[in-house]
Amino acid sequence: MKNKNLMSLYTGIFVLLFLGISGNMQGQQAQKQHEKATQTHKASIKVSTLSVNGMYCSACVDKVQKAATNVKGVKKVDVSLKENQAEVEYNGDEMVLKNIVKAIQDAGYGAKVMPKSGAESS
Ligand SMILES: [Cu+2]
Repeated sequence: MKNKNLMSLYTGIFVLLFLGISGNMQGQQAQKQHEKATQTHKASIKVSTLSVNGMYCSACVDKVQKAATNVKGVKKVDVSLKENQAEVEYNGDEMVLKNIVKAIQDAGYGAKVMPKSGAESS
């Protein structure tokens, strides 16, 4: 009869251990999901090309560069005077793209989002 008590004691310890371990596993899983979510967030960065009209010298390029860079959510701006284009890297929010176009227009230049390459016919 003492044996049975001992058994239930062991069972109790096992249950406690199991609960402790599974609780810990849930914590790790949550941690993994968080890392995944963070990665998805980083991966949402997008690059778009804008056509920019009205740039004639490097001062114009600077103005467009500054105007676009100052928009919240913009990561990187690369303005080409030769190609009349600005390549922008932003957080993936379409509003940011609209704000960039507006900022460049406010700076006195024409700007519009170009269709993604690949959509062009050769
Ligand atoms: Cu100029």
